[in-house]
Amino acid sequence: MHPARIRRSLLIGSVAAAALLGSLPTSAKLGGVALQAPQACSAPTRSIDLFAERLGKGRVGYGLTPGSASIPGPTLEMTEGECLAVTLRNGTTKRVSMHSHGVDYTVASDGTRLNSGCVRPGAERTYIFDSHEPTTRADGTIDPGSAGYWHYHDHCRGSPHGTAGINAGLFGALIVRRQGDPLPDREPFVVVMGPGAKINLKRAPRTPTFRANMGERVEFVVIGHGDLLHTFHLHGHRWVDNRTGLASAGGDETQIIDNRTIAAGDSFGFQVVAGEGVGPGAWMYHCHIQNHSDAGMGGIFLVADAAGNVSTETQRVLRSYRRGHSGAGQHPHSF
Ligand SMILES: [Cu+2]
Repeated sequence: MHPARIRRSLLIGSVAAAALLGSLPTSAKLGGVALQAPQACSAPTRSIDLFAERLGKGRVGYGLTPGSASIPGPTLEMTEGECLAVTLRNGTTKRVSMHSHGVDYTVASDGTRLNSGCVRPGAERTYIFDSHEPTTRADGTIDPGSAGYWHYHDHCRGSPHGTAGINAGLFGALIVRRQGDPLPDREPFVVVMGPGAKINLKRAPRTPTFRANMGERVEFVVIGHGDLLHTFHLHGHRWVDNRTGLASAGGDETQIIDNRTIAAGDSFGFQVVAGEGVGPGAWMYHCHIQNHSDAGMGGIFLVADAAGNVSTETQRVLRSYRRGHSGAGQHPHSF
């Protein structure tokens, strides 16, 4: 997108790395495994821009193009082995950054004040996020690879931990897929639980209604932020408590769940088949900590029939829900 700019920052990165390598041993022994000095990938397989912008009412979001910032920010996807260059352009009035979970990066792409990774208002910075497939280490143990339902967020605004940035909406999902993983039929549904007893910084009935048709494969990504503990519960659907939510062949006995604890910084995801075995309708998703759900920490997974039609009865249910009479948001908000 801006190849010259990305090449320049990569060059600076490699010069810095070379300087470091001159003064440090290139490998170290840790637990009996020889570790090579980590390096950013030399040629990103993909480059994108990310715009941090003000959204009004003190909110700030990330977007892929100017004027498209949202809360949560855009869902970024990689496949193991890909290396993603993200140029963050700060259109806000405070320093911000992008810090990612789960992927491979050097301290230069840590996105923290600690490592001078913040971006001043009006400035930009390119972060490099690499990923890798599972491998077997020299000692026979397994490096499990990068695949997972991860997330990214600000780590600069308001404190060295980006607390004000996260509270204002600077967060999003980062999905790293493994070759061969089944893909969802729709854009992933991103549920950010917290800060506060909110979902995507909203309370029911203004929280997202995620819509799918009977039989479609859908994907939820759940991320925790803030100071409260939450749980994610989905009605009518359940998943395997593993990396993908899908059972593997051959009698996989991993626990099947429909509720999972999510603390700050946690993330997980799973796929389900919409309405499988239970039919269409308005299915709730919500935090199961009762005073959180009573305060509006929930939303609707709307499953239409296979042709995409929503029954008259379900439409009535949705109207009632949006008026606040069906189990969400009817209590005084205490968070
Ligand atoms: Cu909660």
